[in-house]
Amino acid sequence: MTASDPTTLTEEFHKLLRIAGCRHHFPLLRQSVNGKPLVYFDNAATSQKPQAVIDAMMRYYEAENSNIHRGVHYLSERATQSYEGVRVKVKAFMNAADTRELIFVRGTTEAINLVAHSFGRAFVKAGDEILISGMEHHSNIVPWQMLCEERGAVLKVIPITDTGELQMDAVPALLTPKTKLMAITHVSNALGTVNPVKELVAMAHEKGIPVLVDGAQAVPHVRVDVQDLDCDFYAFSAHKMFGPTGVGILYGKKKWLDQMPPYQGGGDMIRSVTFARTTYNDLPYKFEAGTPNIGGGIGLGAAIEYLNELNMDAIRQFEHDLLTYATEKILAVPGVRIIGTAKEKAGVLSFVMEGIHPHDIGTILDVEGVAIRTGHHCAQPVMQRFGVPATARASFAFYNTKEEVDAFIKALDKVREVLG
Ligand code: C6P
Repeated sequence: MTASDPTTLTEEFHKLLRIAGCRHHFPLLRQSVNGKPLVYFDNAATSQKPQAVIDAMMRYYEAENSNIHRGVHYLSERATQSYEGVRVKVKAFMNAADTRELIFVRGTTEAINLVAHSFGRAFVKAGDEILISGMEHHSNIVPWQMLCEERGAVLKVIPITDTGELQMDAVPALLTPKTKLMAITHVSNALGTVNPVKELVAMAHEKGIPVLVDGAQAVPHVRVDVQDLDCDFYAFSAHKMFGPTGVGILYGKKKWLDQMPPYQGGGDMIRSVTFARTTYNDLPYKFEAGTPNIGGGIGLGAAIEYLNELNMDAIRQFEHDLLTYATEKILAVPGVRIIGTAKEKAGVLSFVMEGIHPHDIGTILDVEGVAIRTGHHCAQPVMQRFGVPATARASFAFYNTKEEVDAFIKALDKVREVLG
C-alpha cells in the first residue's frame, strides 16, 4: 500500500478519530479545578489512567488477589497467570526477544539503580568511565555518580547544544577504551528532545560498549522496539504511560543479565538457601526479590492493551500536531522563551517568561484550572546549561486538545496581566 492508497488513508483517519474520541475514557479529566474545566498538562510527571486500567486493577483485587509464584491454590495460580501474562504483553509492546529479559521493577529509577548496582558490581573498576549526557534526569545521573564514587570510576558527559540536542560530534571521543557503559535518555523530560538512540547505540557498539536507555518519557509517546534500537538495557515506568504508580520495567539483554549478580536478596530470587550457600533463581526472577506490585503489574498490562488499541504511530502523529500548534501559539505570547527547540521533540513545552518566576506562572495557571509543572524537573544540570533556575513545563498526552492549548495560552495572558 502507498501513502495515497485510499485504504491507508481511511485507516489513518480512523486511528486519529479513535484518539480524538478517547478523552471520555479518563474519568479524572471530567472534573473542574477552581471552577474551570481541568486542563491537565503535567503528563510528563505522571499521566492519567483510563477506566480500563482502573477496572483491571479493581478486578484483580476483587477476584484474584493472592501472592504469585508461591501457592498451589486456585487464586495464586490465577494471579500468577495474570501477572506473567503481563510480561508477555510487555515483550510484544517493546519487541523484546524473550520474556526472561523483562524484569518488573518499581519504575525507571529502580531500573537504573538495579543496573548501576549489579552491572557496576560486575564490570566497573577504578579508572573506568561511565558516559551519560547533559540532559539526563537525576535518576540517570545520581546512581552513576554513586557507582563512580564507590569504584573510583569517572563520570563523563556528552554536552548539549543551544537547541537542546546532543552534540553528536563530541560522542566518538567520549567513547574510550575505558568506557564501560553509556546511559542516555530517549526523550528528555526537561526539553522534550528525542535523541537519536539507534545511532548512539551503533556508535557505542562499534567500540564494544553497552548502552542503557532511559525510556521514561519515550514509551508514552513513541513506538519502542528494543531489538531495532539494539540497546542493552531499556527502562520505563508504567505511571507515565497511563498505568499505575509503583511498577515499571527493566529490559536487559540476556547476555548481560546472565553475567550480573542479583540486585536484592530475598524471596523468589533464590533456587536454594542454606546457611552455607545460596543459589539463585533463573532469569528474570533472579532480579525480582520479594512480593512484587502484582495489582500494579496487572494495571500495566491493561495500559499496554489500551495503547495498542489506539496505536502508537497515531499517538505520535496526533501529539506532534498538538505540540506544533502549542509551540506556534506560545511563541506569539510576548516575553516567552522556549527552552528546548530540538528538531525532534515529543510532548514537552518548557518555557520561561521574562521577569516572571516559573513558580508564579504555575500558581496563576492553577487558578485558571491549568496544571503544569514548574521547577527544575529533576534535571538541574539542564537548568544550569540554559542559565535558568527553573522553567514552566506544559507536557501533553493524546487526550489533550487544541481547545485546552487555547485555554492555556489565555491563562498565560492572565499571568502577564497580573505579573508582567
Ligand atoms: N520524571 C517529571 O516530571 P520514576 O520517578 O522512576 O517513575 O521516573 C524517573 C524519571 C527518569 N527519567 C526521566 C527522563 C524522567 O522524566 C523521570 C521522571 C518526572 O519529569 C518526575 S521527576
